[in-house]
Amino acid sequence: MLPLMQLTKDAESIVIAGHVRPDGDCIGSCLGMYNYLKKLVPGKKVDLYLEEVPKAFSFLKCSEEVKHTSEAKGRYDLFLALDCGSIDRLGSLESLFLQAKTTVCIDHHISNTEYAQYNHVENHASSTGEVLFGIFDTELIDEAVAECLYLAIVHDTGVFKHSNTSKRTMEIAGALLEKGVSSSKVIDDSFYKKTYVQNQLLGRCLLESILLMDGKVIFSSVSKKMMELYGAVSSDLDGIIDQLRVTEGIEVAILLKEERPQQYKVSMRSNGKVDVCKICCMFGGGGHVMAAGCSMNGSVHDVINNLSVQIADQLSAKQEI
Ligand SMILES: [Mn+2]
Repeated sequence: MLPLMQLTKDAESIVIAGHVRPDGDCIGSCLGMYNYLKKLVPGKKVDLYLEEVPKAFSFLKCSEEVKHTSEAKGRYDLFLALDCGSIDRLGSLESLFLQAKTTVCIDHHISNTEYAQYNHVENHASSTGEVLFGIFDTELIDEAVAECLYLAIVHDTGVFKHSNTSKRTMEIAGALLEKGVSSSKVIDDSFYKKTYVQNQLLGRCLLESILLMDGKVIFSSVSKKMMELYGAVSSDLDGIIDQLRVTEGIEVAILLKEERPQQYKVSMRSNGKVDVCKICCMFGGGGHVMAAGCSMNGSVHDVINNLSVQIADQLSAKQEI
């Protein structure tokens, strides 16, 4: 078991950080830890750095205290990396991590590279929020901490519908509700509520999506130009891949986002037959069996071609069994 109490008591200064382009699990986990440490080690210097906190998450307690990663400097005694599968996913905070006296990684990615001194990785947990619940002292989880962890779980399970939702996930969610969390508020305000721009982008991605491999694969892509046209940021694309995935007959959904000319951020989702983490790892990315991502070079056509070969390989191997 991770000696969180001892590590935080021994440290004079603590930094909490997540991965680049933080999602709901990352932000909920980081703010959950931040609010929890305020109770566990009151008065201690704790800084939380994140690249961005989308408006949909701003109701979480202390979200206004989150510092931007570009402000990060200094040498901390303890670095807590949450929901971050590899050191490069810390982005510009990597140097701060390397300078810290003690480093801890708390995560649930199957592709986690165990890059910290203390690595607490639970591959089967739905979310880092779920992992934190197991580490935290239940007595010290107040409503604010519970709300953060609940949001984290809601987002990584797609509101308890992905296959990573276990009996334990539901038990933890129940325990968090007992702490006073308003389930429908968290779910509606942070997950389902979309801005006009987000809905327009979702609409375009669905409209322009293309079926491949006898309707087993669906993909859509978002160009830089399109993002500029709508004045969108990358978190505005959250949820689009999930909508592509629930198309009837689909085994794999792919969403490409142009980062720069001939370079795409790839998001992949599987409905069970294809291990998309295996594919993304081949291209330098990572994630989970059913949800993974990577970055790839080339045109949309090149990227989809390269991915299709790998998907076809896995699907035909399954048929032989
Ligand atoms: Mn996560």
